[in-house]
Amino acid sequence: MDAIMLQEKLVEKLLCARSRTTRQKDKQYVGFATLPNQVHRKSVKKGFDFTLMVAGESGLGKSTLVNSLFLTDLYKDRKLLNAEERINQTVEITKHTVDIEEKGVKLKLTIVDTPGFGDAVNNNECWKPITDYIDQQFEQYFRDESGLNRKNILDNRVHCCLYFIPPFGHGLRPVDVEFMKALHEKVNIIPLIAKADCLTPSEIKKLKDRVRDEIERFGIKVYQFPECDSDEDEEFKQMDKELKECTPFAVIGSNTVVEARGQRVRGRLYPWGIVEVENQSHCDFVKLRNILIRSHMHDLKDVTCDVHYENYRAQCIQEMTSKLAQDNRMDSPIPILPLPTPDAETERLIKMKDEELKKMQEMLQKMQQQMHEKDQ
Ligand SMILES: Nc1nc2c(ncn2[C@@H]2O[C@H](COP(=O)(O)OP(=O)(O)OP(=O)(O)O)[C@@H](O)[C@H]2O)c(=O)[nH]1
Ligand SMILES: [Mg+2]
Repeated sequence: MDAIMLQEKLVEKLLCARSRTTRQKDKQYVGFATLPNQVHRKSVKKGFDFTLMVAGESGLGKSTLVNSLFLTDLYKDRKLLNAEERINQTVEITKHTVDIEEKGVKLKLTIVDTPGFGDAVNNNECWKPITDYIDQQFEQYFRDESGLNRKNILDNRVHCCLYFIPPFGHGLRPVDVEFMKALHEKVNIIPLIAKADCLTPSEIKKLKDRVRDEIERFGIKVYQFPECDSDEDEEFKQMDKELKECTPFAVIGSNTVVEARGQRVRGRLYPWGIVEVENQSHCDFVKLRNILIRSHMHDLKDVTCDVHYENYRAQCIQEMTSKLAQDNRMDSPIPILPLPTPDAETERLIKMKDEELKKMQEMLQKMQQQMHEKDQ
């Protein structure tokens, strides 16, 4: 069985591991039409949503890759000359939402494109805007979850962050280590080797081994693929192992469609030949796409919700508790200060703050009660 067939089989089996499903043969499809097999009917009606973020140094092909990933042109509205020039340098965090439908299954895909670092003289804390963005989404969710209208919460939490590692160096640079460490408690990181067409297969292997080794050595917590069940057959276990060993995925992106072997494919045309984005002997693009939207989407969402968001929530509750305790301690003695008489606007603001505080106290009590009940 060749590598491509093995990969196909693996994806299929991974899906089956959660719920048995039929083989997806049509290669034209992105592949999420098989998602209903993994979840409840209600979610199928509502559709699926998934938020993917890209991060890394400037110019490594982040915007190009996300554009290639979902067979859709996220940047088509820009008035530029041709497809190659269509993607400009990303200068701020931008969110693109695409609704894609496949065989009646809807997927609302949100891509969070971030400006690459490396252009500034000082790259100190270059990850800050990104960690802030992730925290803001958690904060919003936390507020909505504690509010009245909990049924229709918009979930904008980031489920996965693709981190781009340059192909040119000899492994991770200090900035890559720091960047991933700043993110790893907040989001599922999938590391990628960018612009893999710059390297020969043996160079790719060497770089992958090195990066894997460094990730372990520096204690970076990247997304862990779930263990496959012990009752799986040996062939499946072997394929699952190979998929894990394939990380960090080596990827190639392109916005142009070229002609290769009589077919029109996404690829890069060079004087010496064509690099095909979706050719598995050229790069791991297809493997990555399969993981994101076929085999591991639900697990990525579960880990976001159960691990990263729960961490954030616990931290928030702890901060709120200590703030309340501090406020209580400060209750007496009350410093006697000549307070100005508040005008109507100030009074309104004070009232609003009081109400907000009351709500927070109620929420806190509720949560503590819930936690108490859980413990029993
Ligand atoms: N060789 C090669 N070039 C690529 C690849 N992907 C993108 N490029 C080229 O790299 C350049 C930068 O691509 P972008 O997608 O804008 O890079 P980016 O990471 O989004 O850059 P910032 O927005 O500045 O962070 C463009 O000229 C792309 O055509 C790839 O896989 N291989
Ligand atoms: Mg960009």
